[in-house]
Amino acid sequence: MKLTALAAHTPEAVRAALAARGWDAQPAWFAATGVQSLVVLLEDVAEPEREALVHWGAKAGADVLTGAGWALVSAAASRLAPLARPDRLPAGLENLAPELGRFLASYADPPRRWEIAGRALALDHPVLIGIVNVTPDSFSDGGRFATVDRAVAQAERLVAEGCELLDVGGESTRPGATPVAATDETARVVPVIEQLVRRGLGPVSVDTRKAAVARAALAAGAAVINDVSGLAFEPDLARVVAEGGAGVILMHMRGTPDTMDGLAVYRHVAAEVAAELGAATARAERAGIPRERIVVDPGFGFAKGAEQNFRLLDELATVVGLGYPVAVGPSRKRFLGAATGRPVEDRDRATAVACALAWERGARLFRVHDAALACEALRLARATTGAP
Ligand code: PMM
Repeated sequence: MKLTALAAHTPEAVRAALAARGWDAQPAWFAATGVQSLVVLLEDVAEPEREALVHWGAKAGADVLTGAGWALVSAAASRLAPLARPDRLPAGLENLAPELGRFLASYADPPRRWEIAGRALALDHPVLIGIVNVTPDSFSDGGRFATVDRAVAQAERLVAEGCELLDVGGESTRPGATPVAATDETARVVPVIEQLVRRGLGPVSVDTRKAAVARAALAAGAAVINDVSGLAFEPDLARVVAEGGAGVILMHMRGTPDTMDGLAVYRHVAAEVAAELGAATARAERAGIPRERIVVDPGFGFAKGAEQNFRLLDELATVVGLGYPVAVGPSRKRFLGAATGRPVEDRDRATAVACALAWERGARLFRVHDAALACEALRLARATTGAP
């Protein structure tokens, strides 16, 4: 007998092995995704549910690790699938079907588009979001583009380098940054948004936590609100997004830029960030924002230390598992310096690598200061791992 170890992290390996042995394309792909191993953590599990799961696991050949109130289930996707079907569900596990069904559906068919005001962005390739900061104190490029002309020049460069969305920010959110009044923030961002839209450099996103700034930005032609507080800072912002028909990026953080560093305490950072982002998406949908307009972002550097950022990057699939498109913003951040020893002005190579690693783990949107290097790294990542 001859043995060949196949790459277990991608269904492509199994698909290719079956196709090479004469299987048709569709059944080969179906079988390849079916044998992929999935791991789900179930919480709030009642005692009879736990017993039913253990019983099912023994019969189905799935690994079930459990403790009081929780179960961790590891099995091939094809073994888990019956648990999501009310007609095939073992007795006692009725509460599992809706959530598992939602997860398996988005696993098999991830979101392909992001609806923003006036158009949709395709997610079959990496989407670069170019940063246009018009703040005098942003941590990496503070003050350099503080006039409209300079912001426009920067935006033109980002678009020429491949950015499909421009994110205009008028308030620095670095730790300890001075808060900015809504009127000042509006006065900074609106003239820039107007110019970008007038010159056809859009679509434009505005990086704000404030409803008043968002309202003015949308009136000026912005198509996306990027809220680093995940609708926690001003809950009214959700209504502005819903009424404006805008797209929204819900980023994870805890507290405010002032308090966030003290709140970086996690027992399992990826699971907790995903749960807190899940709560933010629920807030958004309750306020009337359709799920097709929502993108989530783990918020690298916001209430996370270096080691937590690396764990989160490696376990990004947990955030992807929420079923929304995922954006990441590692650009020039401190954790990249912790690994490379490079100062903030020399972190674009590390940023590009972080983006490629995030793409491979399921991220689709990448917020960057320098698009050229990230674009090159992402082209390589996409050529290697393909698109689902
Ligand atoms: N990071 C910063 C600001 N806004 N928005 C999203 N969605 N994701 C991020 O990671 C993020 C953000 C801080 O970086 P900057 O001061 O260079 O803009």
